[in-house]
Amino acid sequence: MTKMGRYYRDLAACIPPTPRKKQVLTPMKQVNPFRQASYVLSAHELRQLPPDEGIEVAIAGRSNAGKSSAINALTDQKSLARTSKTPGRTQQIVIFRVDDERRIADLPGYGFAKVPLALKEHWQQVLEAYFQSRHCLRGVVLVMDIRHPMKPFDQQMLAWCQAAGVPCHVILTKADKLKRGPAQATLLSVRKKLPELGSAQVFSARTRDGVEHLIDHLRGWFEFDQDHEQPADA
Ligand SMILES: Nc1nc2c(ncn2[C@@H]2O[C@H](COP(=O)(O)OP(=O)(O)OP(=O)(O)O)[C@@H](O)[C@H]2O)c(=O)[nH]1
Ligand SMILES: [Mg+2]
Repeated sequence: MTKMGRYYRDLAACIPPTPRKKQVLTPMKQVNPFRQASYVLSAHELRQLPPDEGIEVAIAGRSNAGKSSAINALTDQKSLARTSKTPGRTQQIVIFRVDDERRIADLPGYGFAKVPLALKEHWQQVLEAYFQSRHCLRGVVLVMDIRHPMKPFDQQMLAWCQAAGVPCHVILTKADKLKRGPAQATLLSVRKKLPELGSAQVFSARTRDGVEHLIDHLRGWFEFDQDHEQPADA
């Protein structure tokens, strides 16, 4: 070997091998299918609702519990559902469309004292009929303020769900108002009181705590498959 040849051989030996680029598999992230939700109509009577087809999930709860805020958190939209500091704001069944076959129904808040008696009675009847007759109703998200759970109205709603054989998922919202310990204690005590088809979680529309959990739960009810799965950096 020539002097030059040895030089290049020795030089090559000094250069560390180029590390082979490790193939990084992009983790699959599930895109939130509820982001595409849009307003359809507000109904005062059952006959004004869209045809009883496809899959509908209702959001129920006492006035001011945080139903509309939960819908906005779920759909990642600031003002899809109207929120208000004034209890009893949602006084219709407000329908949002997720796609051609899937809908979310924001039910009127019940239990607000200042709503006129006639209107209260009207909604009592309409909601009861809704639970009994709406075949496309796949499940109910029952929103409770975590500081005031399981009021008589909530128990009535759970009883209606049970009677209709409709699953009920309780979200204990405004969890940002409690420390973690008391929030978990409330969750455990609520879970003990749930009927067979019941489940519960902690939630906050303000901090978005529990939003992913709710999305996952609703994916099941709405029978979303892998169509919405995309790479995390998409
Ligand atoms: N801190 C906190 N406040 C919340 C949360 N969710 C809702 N709120 C507040 O609670 C109030 C009522 O919220 P809404 O979402 O309008 O409640 P609703 O159940 O739709 O009320 P009605 O339609 O009147 O029955 C508003 O002032 C919201 O900003 C939450 O997770 N944390
Ligand atoms: Mg509302």
